[in-house]
Amino acid sequence: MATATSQSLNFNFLHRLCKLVVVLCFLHISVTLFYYVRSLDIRSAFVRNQQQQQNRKDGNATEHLGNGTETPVTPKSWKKCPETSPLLVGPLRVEFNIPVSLERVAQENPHIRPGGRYKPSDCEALQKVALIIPFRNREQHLKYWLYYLHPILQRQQLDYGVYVINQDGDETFNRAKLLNVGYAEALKDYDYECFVFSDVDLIPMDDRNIYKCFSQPRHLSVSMDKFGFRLPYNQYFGGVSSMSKEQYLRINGFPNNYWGWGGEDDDIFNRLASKGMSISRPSGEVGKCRMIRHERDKQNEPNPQRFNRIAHTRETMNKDGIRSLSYKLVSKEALALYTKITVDIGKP
Ligand SMILES: [Mn+2]
Repeated sequence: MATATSQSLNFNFLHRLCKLVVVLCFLHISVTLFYYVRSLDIRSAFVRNQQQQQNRKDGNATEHLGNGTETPVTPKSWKKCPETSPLLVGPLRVEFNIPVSLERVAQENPHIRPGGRYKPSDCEALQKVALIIPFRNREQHLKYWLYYLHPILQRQQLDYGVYVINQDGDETFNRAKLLNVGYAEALKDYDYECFVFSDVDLIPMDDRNIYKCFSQPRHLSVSMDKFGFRLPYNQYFGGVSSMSKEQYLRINGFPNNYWGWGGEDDDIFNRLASKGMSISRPSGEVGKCRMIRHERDKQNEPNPQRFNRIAHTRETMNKDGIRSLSYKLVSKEALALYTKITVDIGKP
């Protein structure tokens, strides 16, 4: 009798244990199954997402509307471009002995719209940038500038336009006044918030040198081959610089009365300093750039008045600048790779 009871107890215990094991197995299987199904769901959602992106890239996101069963693919999160563009490559080889033509540059940059306009197609650019180039009789330099800069600016994911400000006639050249004209004319086209002022013969050697605006006015051409890849002096602000609309307006733009070579960049520096602004710069490595070698232009002799002028910037800057700018627009053409503005800015 005693053994029978103990045997049945034993059996009962085993029976319960078996049940428990079965329940545990079931639990295990269901949990595994749950997570498996969920992972499948995520994976298919991921695939859908990728296809949408692909569709958007191909520009046929609405092509499947015809059969009525599919809903239109709306770009649901039109997002800002990243702070650092993933398309940048770093140091670049820049040389000026290769033949370039505007036709070739246009062919190699099929996304540039008339007037030299571009904006990224898959994200919203962080800044709208107008590039202003003062110009006269430097067709060959301009070809190189467009050849090198268009690909760089696109990789920098900027919403930009290129403005070449051509001084009409053959009076003495006035770089700063042409820059003021560029600022005014670009704003008639688009709601630009940042202005990059570049000489036509300066090419950056690293696409991490972003042609945009910063919290302080930016000097971009910090190590030019012409100066042995060093800054010639601390206050140097020539070559390539950028300013937001606010920064530019705070200093009343640039002087209009520097005729001939030199001084206007120092005047601009004095304007910035007098308003308590400082100069932002990329590192010497990222800020390397090449200048196309050239003879001094005719009608651009060194300006003998420049030293006297820059000594009095603080007194003159409120009277002379963007608020007192006057010029005669001769023509404005939206060419394939840039907007060409020819302007009569008068004479000294
Ligand atoms: Mn030069």
